[in-house]
Amino acid sequence: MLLTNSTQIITRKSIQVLQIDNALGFAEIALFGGHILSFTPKHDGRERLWVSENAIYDGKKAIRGGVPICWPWFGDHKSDEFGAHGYVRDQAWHIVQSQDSELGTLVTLQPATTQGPGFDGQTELTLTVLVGKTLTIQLNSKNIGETNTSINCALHTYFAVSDINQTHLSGLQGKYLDKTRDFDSFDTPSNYQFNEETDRVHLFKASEVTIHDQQTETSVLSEGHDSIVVWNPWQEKSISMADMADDSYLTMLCVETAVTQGQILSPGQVHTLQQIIR
Ligand code: TA6
Repeated sequence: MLLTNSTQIITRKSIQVLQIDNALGFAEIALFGGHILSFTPKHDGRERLWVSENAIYDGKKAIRGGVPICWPWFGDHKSDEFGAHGYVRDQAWHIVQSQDSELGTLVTLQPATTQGPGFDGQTELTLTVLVGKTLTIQLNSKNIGETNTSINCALHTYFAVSDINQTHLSGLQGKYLDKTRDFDSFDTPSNYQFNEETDRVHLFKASEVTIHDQQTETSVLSEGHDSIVVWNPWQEKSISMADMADDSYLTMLCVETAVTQGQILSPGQVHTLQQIIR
């Protein structure tokens, strides 16, 4: 079924939002973009995600915050002709099915189409979201064509933090590519703090990254990825972005479960990118 006893659809400005409210957790998913906007486990009542106070809900531009779905490319398109992060975050999605269980509420969604300028693959794309004590997000890409195709993708999750200046990460190691320094390679700092614009593609396939806020810890568990992307725009970029407040950078941090190095899909093959938020 499309809706269960734990789900309802509300309208927020120009978009429809699926609300999931069960004994274990509360979440919201915008049908525009298949875009998770909120996740609050009932056991501690703490919202895990961040959405900009200046987010635009016009059903045209990707909502700033939550979990944008980047697919079938991540970052800038190789030809520079097309927008960053692919085109499915800017289009209508629909509910395929929802079901309640003792683990929570499982919702399956798909975009209106996986075809678009800049990608010639024949694929099926499915997002499944399990709202329980934790939030399990799976992005499943299936090659339904007769030849190999290649994708990049990311669960571009914006996490809420109380103060970026008092926040640090653990769980990352090895080299990262620094977008703010021409994608040069650097070593991951052992004491991972933030004091400037941070835009890093970590090539270490960390299975668990922990966000240490002043009083809380949020675990980000990843599978099916080849990278973890860490982003904070800092003050200058925050000021320049219409859908961010000038001080937005202080209370958000992106830790993204991503494929950035190319995932080949042979005919019939399914790739699953998974992020669990605890
Ligand atoms: O994931 C980090 C990043 O690629 C940054 O370079 C920044 O562009 C961010 O994504 C947000 O991109 P967007 O297209 O949503 O403004």
